Amino acid sequence: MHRPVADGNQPYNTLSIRALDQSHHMHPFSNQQDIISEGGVRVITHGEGVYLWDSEGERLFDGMAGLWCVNIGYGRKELADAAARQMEELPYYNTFFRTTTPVAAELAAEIASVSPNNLDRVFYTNSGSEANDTNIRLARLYWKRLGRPERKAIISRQNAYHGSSIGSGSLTGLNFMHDIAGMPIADVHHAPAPFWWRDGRGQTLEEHCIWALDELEATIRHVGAENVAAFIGEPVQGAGGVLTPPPGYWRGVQEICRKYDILLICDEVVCGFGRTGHWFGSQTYAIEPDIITTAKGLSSGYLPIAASVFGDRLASVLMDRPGPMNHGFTYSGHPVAAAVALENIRILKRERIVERVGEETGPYFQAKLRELLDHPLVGEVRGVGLMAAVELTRDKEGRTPIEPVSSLATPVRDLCFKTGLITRGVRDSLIFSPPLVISKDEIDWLVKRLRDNLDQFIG
Ligand code: PXG
Repeated sequence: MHRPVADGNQPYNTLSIRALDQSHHMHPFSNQQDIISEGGVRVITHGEGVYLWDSEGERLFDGMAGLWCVNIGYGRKELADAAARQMEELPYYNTFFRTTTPVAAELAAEIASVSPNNLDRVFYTNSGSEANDTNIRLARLYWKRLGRPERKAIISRQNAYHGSSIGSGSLTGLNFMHDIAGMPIADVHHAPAPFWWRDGRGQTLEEHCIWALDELEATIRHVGAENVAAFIGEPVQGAGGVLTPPPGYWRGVQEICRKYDILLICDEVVCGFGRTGHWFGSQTYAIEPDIITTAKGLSSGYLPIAASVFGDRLASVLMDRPGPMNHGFTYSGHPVAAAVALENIRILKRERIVERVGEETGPYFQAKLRELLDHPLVGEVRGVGLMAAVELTRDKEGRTPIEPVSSLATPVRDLCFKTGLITRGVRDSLIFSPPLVISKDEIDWLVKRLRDNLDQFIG
């Protein structure tokens, strides 16, 4: 492995990589002009555990586990070995035309063994976006086969992130994502989601929860429950700012879905595979979904693989009756990605990583971060397991939004980066989602670094 060394004798030439990148690489969710004016891209070269190194030899603590995905941490040789073995044995074959591979079948069973609510059928895709596109089709096909083709609307929520393709990006409830003609697609509706710190001023948490549930029901009635195929929601809204549900919220959502006979889809792309302290967020919040979306932690991000997972309710209509589902991808169930995901789940099980997050490191992380509540710039700390948001404010009592938005979070984030801690700014909050293998000492380091950096902005 190439390892940059601290004495300046580096195998990577940062400037030449930057130049190539700048000339030829268009980055997602980025403005090329900003990248250039802010000094060019940072070049990440390798990783180990919770750490990354850049081409200058700087060590960075990855407080985001990549993009919410490197659950078992960087540098696990078992996953590299699993990929190499599978590449040699069979690098590719498809799962169309009445074929499978041993590893695609084994992984499906392994996913079924950990999935919530007895969900045990797996449709493979390569990304969370594709899995959510798949979910739109699964839900609509389900109702069509039941003779109810008019049930095609999908109810999503504001601040949701469900992907970036035209379908899943329409489910996403972030307005800036719809700034392209034709989005959101027809028959997708967004109800308000609870966000007590920002939208619940003057309400108790309980009142805010009731308000959000009433709004959801009102949206369904407005669309006409007879036209609704499914509701989709993340157990905890991740990219939207780690928006945790108030107590009772998910019970209420579940009741509304049952009352109107609407399919319930839990997008577990971030929450799945241990992030909230259970295998799935659905378990943390006692949700009984009809479908879950999984990606990211399924392979700890080592290779792209994702899946829609459903149970008897859909299978009895979509698999146990005649009629095809005309949908799939060249790489659905890709054997190398499947081999890596299989080994990843085995490691999560063998090393009891999910249990440790639930019983030990998750509660410790939440408690340590809440110590920051005595800081003059911290208004709220929310989160569960190993995902959290630290909401910054200059008005703890009145919760007046910071003007302009992000004007505090962005410089704090930049200082964190400069001092070796990767975090993300979302509006006025800093968010964290470290690898699930983080230790208590590493949590202590992270929280202290954050506090020291916040201190620079007092006054
Ligand atoms: N659902 C959820 C809940 C996600 O967080 C997706 C679906 C889409 O997955 P793919 O694999 O298509 O990216 C995601 C992805 C961010 C950020 O800024 C988050 C995601 C992707 C890109 C940026 O936090 N999450």
